[in-house]
Amino acid sequence: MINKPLTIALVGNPNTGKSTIFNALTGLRQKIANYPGITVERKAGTTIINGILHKVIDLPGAYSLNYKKADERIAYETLIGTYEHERNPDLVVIVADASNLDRNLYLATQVMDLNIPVMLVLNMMDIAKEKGYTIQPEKLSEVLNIPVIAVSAKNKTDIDLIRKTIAEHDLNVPEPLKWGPDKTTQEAMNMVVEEWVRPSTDIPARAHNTEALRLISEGDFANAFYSFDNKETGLKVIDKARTLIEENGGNPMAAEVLQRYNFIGECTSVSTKQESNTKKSITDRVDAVVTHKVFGPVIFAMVLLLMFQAIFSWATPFMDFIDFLFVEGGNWVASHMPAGMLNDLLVEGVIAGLGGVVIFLPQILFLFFFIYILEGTGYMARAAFVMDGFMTKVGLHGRSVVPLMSGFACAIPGIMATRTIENWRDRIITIMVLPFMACSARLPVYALLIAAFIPDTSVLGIFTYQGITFFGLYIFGILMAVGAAAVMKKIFPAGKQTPFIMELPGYKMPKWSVVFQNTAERGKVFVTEAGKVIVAISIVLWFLASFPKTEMPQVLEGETTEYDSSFNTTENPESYQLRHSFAGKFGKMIEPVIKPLGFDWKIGISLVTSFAAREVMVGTLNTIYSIEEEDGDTSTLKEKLRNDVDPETGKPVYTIATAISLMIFFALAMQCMSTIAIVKRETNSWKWPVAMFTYMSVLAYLASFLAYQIGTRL
Ligand SMILES: Nc1nc2c(ncn2[C@@H]2O[C@H](COP(=O)(O)OP(=O)(O)OP(=O)(O)O)[C@@H](O)[C@H]2O)c(=O)[nH]1
Ligand SMILES: [Mg+2]
Repeated sequence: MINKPLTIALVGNPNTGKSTIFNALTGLRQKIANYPGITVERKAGTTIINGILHKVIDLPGAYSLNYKKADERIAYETLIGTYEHERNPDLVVIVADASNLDRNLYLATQVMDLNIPVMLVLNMMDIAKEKGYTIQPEKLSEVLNIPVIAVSAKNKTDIDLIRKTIAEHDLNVPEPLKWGPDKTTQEAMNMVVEEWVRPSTDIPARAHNTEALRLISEGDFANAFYSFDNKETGLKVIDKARTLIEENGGNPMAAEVLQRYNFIGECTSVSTKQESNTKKSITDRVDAVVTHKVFGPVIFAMVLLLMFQAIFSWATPFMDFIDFLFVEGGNWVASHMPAGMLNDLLVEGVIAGLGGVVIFLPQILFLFFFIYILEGTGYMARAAFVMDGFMTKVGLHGRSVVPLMSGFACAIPGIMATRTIENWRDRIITIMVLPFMACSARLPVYALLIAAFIPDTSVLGIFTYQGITFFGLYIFGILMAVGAAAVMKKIFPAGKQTPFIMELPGYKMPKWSVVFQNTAERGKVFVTEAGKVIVAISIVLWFLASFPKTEMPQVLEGETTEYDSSFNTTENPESYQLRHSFAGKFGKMIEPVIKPLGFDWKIGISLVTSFAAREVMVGTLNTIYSIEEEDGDTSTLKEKLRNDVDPETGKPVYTIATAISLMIFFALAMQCMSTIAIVKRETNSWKWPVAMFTYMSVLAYLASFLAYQIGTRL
């Protein structure tokens, strides 16, 4: 019986339901989805069992303790107690996929070597049953001599069983080397421990055997992260150990693996049976089409096109409603508050700025909803598989696909997800091109400009020009990412190629509660995070755009004025005031730089604010245009953009060429401080984020320049 607080770690192969169990135990909401490599960080929470508060740690999935990737290393270091000076866990809950037991037990036998109390949870029993397996956990428990239970993490009662088994654990450690290495392997292992690992490294004792076995099978210090200084001695010892195995007729590379699998075979033969199941599963039948050489990519493209068309058209009624709320709300405040500065600040600054951005909430919600469905069903893994060949050609890797797809939501989780890429070069290239993926912060900008300047004519029945342009911008982002990767592939010399191996998880119905909760959560983050920045910027901007107060000179019709050449009789006083405000003057100052791209000073100001976060651009434009509008004007921002005329030339400020140039600028420029920060953290140097900012911004300027210059000439 447990009567003290424990630190409990959840360990297991990727995609076995660790985070699902973690969430059920702690009540937290770690991200879960149906493809391997979702969790790339260590997350801690707490759970109360029998009145005792335990700490629970969710770890990234790992196939073995011979870590190769950043995420696997976190799991390994946590287990052996070298992760950020934390002690090793008191109890390890090994989560295994019951429908794939052999492979999952490999890691289990490795963890059992670490001299830590363990228990084994066979999860996904529902799927194992469907596949025709019968598993007797008590039999497995007898052979392994550790507690073993069979569950389905979706059932509440099964989670209670996990709690109960934890509570009843005796905290005995498993028998050392239960899988039984043969005499030679044992001898070779002891040799490496005694002559190298113990005297020359700072690896904790519990991991000595594991480390020795790893060195023997790899034959080198690839990926060593502990400190030592006499590498030559180490290599000699490793060599000696390998020779010993070879002399006895073994293969040092495979000896450990084979012997573990022999043991696992014994375990499963007494505990599991599978009915011969000849009929092809649904997953296999669907995959025959979805991962087909030709149909696969076509289906992938169709899925994306449909998704973006849907985001565009389904969200419209909701957006109109939100727009209506903000306009009416603004009018109500304006008429119920004493006229004056505070009134103006609230209505023209805060409400206008916020409304400009919140209106895109429906689209953001739809976007995340679709992404969570793609992830939850397991389609994402197929997308990675289908795109692997192509990705390798352009210098990326099949593993890059999922991080890049997450980039549609936001570059930050995408960059974190690159931890699942083994090869450093592949990883850095993926990070460097990832911000080209059209993230959700660009969505408001694209949506506004498309709604204002692209005709809503329908094509092929279900699509519209607007939807297609929207989709085109996403494709443009993908092409830029791929193109940039191809260039970087030339710059960075190729190292060792790592093959793409990714498990294709069986299709699952997404867990709807998770999909809806997560979507709502993202919506909330969008509104609150963007909201904070936007309210602050709107207030400052309103001030800068409203002062100093300048009276428009009164001129009678037909008369000309001598004292202000930029004065135009068709202009309204608000617009005149804006042009002479601080913001107006600043905008005019930077105008020469952005004029060749087709941008006027109003866009210029919003470009400046958008470097805080892209979506702020829309709020800024809304604030500027609200200040400028004549009282009682009820037109929406897109109408104002369409109708805006340059007071000096009398021509429309925005043409299609301007809109396209602006969209291209947003597609390419690195306008996100958080991304810069995360790249610094993940690469541990300023070199990469600075390079990223520079090349993306230069590219954005040049591309917009070209687009506008060509566009206006056509
Ligand atoms: N059918 C079924 N699905 C499950 C069960 N447990 C988890 N899942 C699903 O399996 C998928 C993977 O779950 P996660 O909790 O993300 O797995 P994980 O082990 O944390 O994965 P990584 O973080 O990638 O290592 C999700 O789609 C879950 O909804 C179960 O018992 N039965
Ligand atoms: Mg997880």
